[in-house]
Amino acid sequence: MKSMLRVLSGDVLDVPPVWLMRQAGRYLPEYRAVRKQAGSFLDLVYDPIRAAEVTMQPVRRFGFDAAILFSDILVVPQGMGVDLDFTAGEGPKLKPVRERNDVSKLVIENENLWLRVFETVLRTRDVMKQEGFDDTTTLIGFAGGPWTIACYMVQGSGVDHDFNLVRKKAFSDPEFFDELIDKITTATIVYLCGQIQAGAEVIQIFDSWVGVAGGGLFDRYVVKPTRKIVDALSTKFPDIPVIGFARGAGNRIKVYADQTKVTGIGCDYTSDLLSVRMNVGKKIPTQGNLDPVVLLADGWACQNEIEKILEQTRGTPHIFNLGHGVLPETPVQHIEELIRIVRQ
Ligand code: 1CP
Repeated sequence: MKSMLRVLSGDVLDVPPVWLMRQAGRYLPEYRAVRKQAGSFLDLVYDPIRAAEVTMQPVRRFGFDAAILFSDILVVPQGMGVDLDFTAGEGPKLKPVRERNDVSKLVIENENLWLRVFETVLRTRDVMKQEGFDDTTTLIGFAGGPWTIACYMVQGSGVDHDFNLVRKKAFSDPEFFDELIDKITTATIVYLCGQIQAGAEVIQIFDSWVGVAGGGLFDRYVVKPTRKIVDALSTKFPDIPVIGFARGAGNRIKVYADQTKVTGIGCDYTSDLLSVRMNVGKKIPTQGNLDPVVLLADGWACQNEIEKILEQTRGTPHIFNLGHGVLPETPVQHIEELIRIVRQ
């Protein structure tokens, strides 16, 4: 069995599998070249040939144990009928959903749009087979967590990472927010089932803004909808593991792990791996934790941080990864060095 799948089934490996969140991206010259040919970021996302190509680039260059579908979490709201734009240097812009009337207009799926993403998954598996990676490399599909997607849909952008306006809305109009989260959850299930049918072997749920889901918001809009997604996927595809990346969950990670039933726990770079392990128990696989900024630093700092994580996770099922995405200014040689240290 492939190393990623072994760890997600609970095996402890001497050499952990390794891949990096946002491993396809601007730090790679070959990515920048294809991105330029494609035009805009969304043109690249919806071009299955080029999207499969950039999905494979980091796997070919570094020999990562996993490839992650090249797409974006905001493809889900776009498929639900929300206008989406990525302006260079400014991040995403969405037409905000703030009134009950806006929610009732949302659709569950836009087959035409998502079919292209499913085709990218199909093609990537084909390329993996042609190039001899399919016996060792695992293809990860993904979606955003419903809470994180709702943050972008209500605010209409990522300009305020506290999402004050969103939290105010959630606390003051729970019926609106319940209906919005319900629709996002249903759409996400459809979207993820499509990816699995097309060949995704593991699913990761990126819930990047769990850190701001305070009070009752955590249980109602993070835990419950995530559980619903995990239940729906495991009924239809019992063999597909789901990794939950609840960034900023802190010590609520125990509740998240116990109640969502995700297969594996993503650890952000502020979490303490030993506490996470105490909280979630011995058996559940973990992933991540290395601060992506460490890869910008030269020399020993980098090596020490990597070795600390290897030490802290020895004897437990762990997937080596960052605690958030690769930064565009990361030197390629630092990633080569990381892999060398992890595998030596
Ligand atoms: O201009 C560009 O080239 C676009 C930059 C870019 C890229 C390469 C964006 C815009 N998205 C992506 C790809 C992407 N996004 C992947 C590809 C697969 C891989 O990992 O290689 C994945 C998994 C994502 C997931 C994603 N998108 C998240 C969750 C992870 C995280 O970083 O917390 C989030 C929050 C987004 C939204 C998003 N998309 C893009 C940007 C700049 C943002 C963040 C906006 C903000 O600051 O709030």
